[in-house]
Amino acid sequence: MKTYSLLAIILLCFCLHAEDGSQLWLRYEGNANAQITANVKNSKTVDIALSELTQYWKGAPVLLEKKRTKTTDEGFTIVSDKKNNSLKIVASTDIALLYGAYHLLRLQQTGQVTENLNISQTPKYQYRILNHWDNLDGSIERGYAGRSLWEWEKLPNEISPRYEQYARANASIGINATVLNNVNANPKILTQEYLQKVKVLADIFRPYGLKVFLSVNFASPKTLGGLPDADPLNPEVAKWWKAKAKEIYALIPDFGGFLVKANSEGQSGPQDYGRSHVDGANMLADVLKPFGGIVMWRAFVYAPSSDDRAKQAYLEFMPFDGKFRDNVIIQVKNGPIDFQPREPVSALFGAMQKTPVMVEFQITQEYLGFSNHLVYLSPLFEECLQTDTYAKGQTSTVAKTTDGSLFGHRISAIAGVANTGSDVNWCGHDFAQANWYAFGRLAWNYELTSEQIADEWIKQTFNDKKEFLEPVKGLMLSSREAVVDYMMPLGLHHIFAMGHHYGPEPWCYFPNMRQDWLPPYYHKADSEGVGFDRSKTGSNAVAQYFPPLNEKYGNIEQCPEEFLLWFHHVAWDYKLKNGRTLWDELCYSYDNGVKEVRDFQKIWDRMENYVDAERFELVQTKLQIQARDAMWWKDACLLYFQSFSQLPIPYDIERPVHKLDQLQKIKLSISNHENAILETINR
Ligand code: GCV
Repeated sequence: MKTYSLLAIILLCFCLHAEDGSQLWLRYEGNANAQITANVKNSKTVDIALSELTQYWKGAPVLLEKKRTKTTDEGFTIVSDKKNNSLKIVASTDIALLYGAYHLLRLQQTGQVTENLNISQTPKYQYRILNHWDNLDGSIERGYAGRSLWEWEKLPNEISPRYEQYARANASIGINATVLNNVNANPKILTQEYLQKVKVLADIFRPYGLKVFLSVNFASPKTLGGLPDADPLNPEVAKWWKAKAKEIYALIPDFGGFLVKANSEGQSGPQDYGRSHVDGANMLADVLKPFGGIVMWRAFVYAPSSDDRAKQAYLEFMPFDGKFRDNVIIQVKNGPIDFQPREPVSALFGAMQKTPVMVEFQITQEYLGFSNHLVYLSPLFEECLQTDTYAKGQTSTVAKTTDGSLFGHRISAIAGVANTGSDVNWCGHDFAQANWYAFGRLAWNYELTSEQIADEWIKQTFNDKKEFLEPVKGLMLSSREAVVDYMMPLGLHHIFAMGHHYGPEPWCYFPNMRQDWLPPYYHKADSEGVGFDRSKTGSNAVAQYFPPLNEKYGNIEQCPEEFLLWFHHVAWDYKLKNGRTLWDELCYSYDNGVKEVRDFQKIWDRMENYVDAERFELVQTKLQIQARDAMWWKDACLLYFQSFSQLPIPYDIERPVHKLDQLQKIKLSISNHENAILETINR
């Protein structure tokens, strides 16, 4: 028996080939030579479906049948025709046939093909969008996987093969839209020169069903058009935008529309002219309406003067509910602050009922260890989407308040800030690919569980050997809790280093700086305790939630402990449900986070025989960085908060390996993730 398993392992190692992660989850084996036909006049999209299946489908003959169906334009059915020993993919559009083809291949890759297939699928959201924070100079804001995929300098003449690979990867998971440029938008994107480049990308993406959107700078009529202002109520401004829209649609007839970050973090907007978000969004909506375009208007707004940043989006947008045009959708970050490893959901979900609202997730790991830390984000996405807002009875999950079903909206959308870049493995960390994948799969169907998604991703990206699948799945599924434990347990938040947000800096304080950009504004540690009081006795942010959430969050006894310090300023000796004091629980949580990452290392090292050497080593190295970072977080936070609590770190916990003053001297000058890696290694 022993000899047999040894042989099997040797054989497996032999079969594994050298590789670089560039194939993502699309690792079909070629030369299948299946018999694939279509009842439809070939289009580029149908040709792709035919070609993918002909090369890679190893089962019964497949007919792609286009006909009117009850499903939506993008929905498809896969049915076995037992009599003829064949299969049919039925859909009413070409793109839906392609989605069906990718689904069939996914079933094959994950061992789910049965004799009697009868599957009907239809996506939950109409627009399933990646937001690229890519700048025109090739850098990416909060990007940790190299440079931008878009080689603006070389476009429109030189075409990178990655453009089509990108479109294919997105189509394979049902992502159907992409915003190419940073929300901190350079007006230049709207010049004829750049629009010609955008057109080339749109043409490549189109057969894969990927619609192109652009982020626009609200001041463009002034900075680009030479007008004296960009006031949305100035007819000359509206005229400028109309002409611009005409120019765009002449090049890209199926252009999706605009994404706008206005009057936020220094970006211009309608408020510069005494106008409102409604004035700004509706002006652009009117411009896009004749072409079928939409405006995604972001609610990420906060002013330095506020008593509680977490309340601001709600305060600013709720009065406008119902006042936006029907082709405007409000894009809201999943939590009220900013993509922290854990946040309660934004109170705007469920509250804005007359205007469509969409969730914005961050797939790139700005606050989660960049592309150095292995964090599977599907549980974070799932937690948000499945949170009940109680807006309309018991089943008003964030998913249902945003998919158009609960409030009967015509448009629905979901966005994820992309983690892709020029790195050969696309995302910097091989496991970060799972976050792109999970976003797409949940956008298609938020009823999938994180476990199911991890299962299918591992089988497609690595292998389906039980000895590999089960431990790695376990690792992925616990990775999000681990990062919460070693970065911000019990609802602590925004205690990240200033600016780059890599590593801890809970002490960071400058009296003359915007206080809401500094950690003490959020943790409020003092000799009594720690945490932000958002209950009735504090900022009363809890009042923005529907009952019973407002009561639950507002009452220290009932508040879920994962949000305790988010909603309450809690005494160091406050007793938690497990009988520990707050201080002790903080210590054990940080310690647990470190232990979890050390366990991830142990699990991964055991996987060496099941994975190619390249990916094994890259992940191993990154886990080493993550383990060191986790200890850094633990020591920095515990030693710093201890200076307030004046309590001992429980003696059964591993002792700090750093001194606080040493840690306080660390200043990472991170312009990109390579620096972060180097500097953390050299620390
Ligand atoms: C694109 C946070 C990030 C910024 C980002 C901003 C936003 O503040 O740190 O880099 O800017 O969110 O979402 O607009």
